[in-house]
Amino acid sequence: MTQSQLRGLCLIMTILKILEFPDPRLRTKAAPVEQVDDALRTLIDDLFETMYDAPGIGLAATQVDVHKRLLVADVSIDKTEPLALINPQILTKDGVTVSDEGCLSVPGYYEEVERANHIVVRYLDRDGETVEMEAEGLLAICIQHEIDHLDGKLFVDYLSEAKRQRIRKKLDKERRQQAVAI
Ligand code: GNR
Ligand code: NI
Repeated sequence: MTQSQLRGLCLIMTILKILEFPDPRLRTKAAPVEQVDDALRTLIDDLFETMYDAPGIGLAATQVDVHKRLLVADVSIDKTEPLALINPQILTKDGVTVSDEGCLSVPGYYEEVERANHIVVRYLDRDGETVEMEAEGLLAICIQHEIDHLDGKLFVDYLSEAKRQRIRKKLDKERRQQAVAI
């Protein structure tokens, strides 16, 4: 059997490499998905596998260097509520919430970010059907964080320049030390 036939049978799952700040590829604006087909569903499966493995509550395609408007999320405690949003569009935003955010592309750093507490989002699901969903709290925060990724934006962009530089320098230093250790 070929690799692509195995993929079709879902016998192989793939954990993708997550880009890290300040990688310039994270600044790419993702293009709308034109076709919801089997290749896209395989990518969705890979995004879930990568997100659950990390572990994280969300992942945008941008973070794995695929510049399509696609994100996955699962904010449930027992990890049983997978959501895949294709071409997500926020229709309404209400209320304000401030919470500590982290990001798999900025590993180890958590800072307060202000977001809308309640959103209505329209997207295509993995069958290509249009869905409108209301979200609040952590799910609303997560979807806004992921849509920012699709627009090339990171949560550190909401912090002061000084804080962002400090995070960047510490991450650079950690990566240099990792490289020496290998
Ligand atoms: O795993 C994640 N946790 C998180 C916590 C608070 C606000 C947003 C997030 S998303 C993050 C995973 C990630 O980086 N997605 O892009
Ligand atoms: Ni993130």
